[in-house]
Amino acid sequence: MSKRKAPQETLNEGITDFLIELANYERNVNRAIHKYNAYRKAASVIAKYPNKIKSGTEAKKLDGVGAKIAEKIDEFLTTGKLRKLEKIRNDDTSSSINFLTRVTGIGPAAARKFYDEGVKTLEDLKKVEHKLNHHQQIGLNCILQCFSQALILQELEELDPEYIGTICGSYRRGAESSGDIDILLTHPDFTSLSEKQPRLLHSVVEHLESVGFVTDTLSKGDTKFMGVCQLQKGEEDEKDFDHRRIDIRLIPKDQYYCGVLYFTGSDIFNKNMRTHALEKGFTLNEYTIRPLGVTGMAGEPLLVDSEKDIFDYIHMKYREPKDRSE
Ligand code: DCP
Ligand code: MG
Ligand code: MN
Repeated sequence: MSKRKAPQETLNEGITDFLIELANYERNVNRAIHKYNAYRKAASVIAKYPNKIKSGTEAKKLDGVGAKIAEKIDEFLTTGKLRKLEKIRNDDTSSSINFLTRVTGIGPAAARKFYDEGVKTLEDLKKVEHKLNHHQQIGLNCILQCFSQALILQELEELDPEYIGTICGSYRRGAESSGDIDILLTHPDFTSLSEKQPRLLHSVVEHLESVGFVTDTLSKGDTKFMGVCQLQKGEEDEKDFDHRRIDIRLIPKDQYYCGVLYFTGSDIFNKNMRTHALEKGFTLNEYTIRPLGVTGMAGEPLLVDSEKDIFDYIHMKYREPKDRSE
């Protein structure tokens, strides 16, 4: 059976999407909270409507959909777009303010203030980092980290779409800033029963070097690379780089999720989880989870296809990485 979304989620998605985009525009840019609420309400009513809407008139019968929204629905249904939204998207003020409000800690009012002071882009924000409050700095850091995460995963995908990569460590737990970047890597060709495949690690390192992300090598083995990478902070020509330690580990596919769990940490969380595992009769380490027999001997590694599998084996409620500080 193919998995299908519940019909109400997709039937009128085009309409609900544009209503939500308009709602955000009203709140973030115009700070018109009534209009924001009106669009949100219409979107929510339409999302629950069980039929595919064919006209504004049909939509107008719903509670919360007025004449103006009905008109927009008609325009959207006949032309496939909305002039108002096109204009908003092309408008420098709106798109800048919308971007700024996406940084956690920056609300519509702060976004407008930054905008009026000439702070419009990520580059601008980085320059006034000292002016940001604590919460906003976390938001900015988060965006920078997301960029490097996106870069690494994109490069992996380009190299070979079968790679699986996860950035672990404190970074994955959502820490404000991480000491280093811990990347775990696997590939279906590499399991604990197959031969060593150092090429799988080395080609990733070479690729990340060639795009200028990895800058130095401290050590390079068959399964573990230790080096330095750079996160670009300033503008292209200013060469203001933030250098970080980076570790990349290549892990056999069947041991990957035990590795991801272990290297996500924290170390205290790992210790507590191992203790819990022992109480339930399992021994857990960075490679495997194995049942303990009556004599205390560890059995064969259990099959693990996700981090959640490991929690399930030891009857522990799944914890998101951000909730794994202890
Ligand atoms: N780890 C562990 N026990 C250790 C060392 C590491 O369980 N003695 C695990 C948990 C860590 C993870 O490996 O979260 C990565 O190790 P790091 O030293 O990189 O630690 P963090 O990424 O958590 O913190 P930092 O921001 O300092 O890098
Ligand atoms: Mg780390
Ligand atoms: Mn590390």
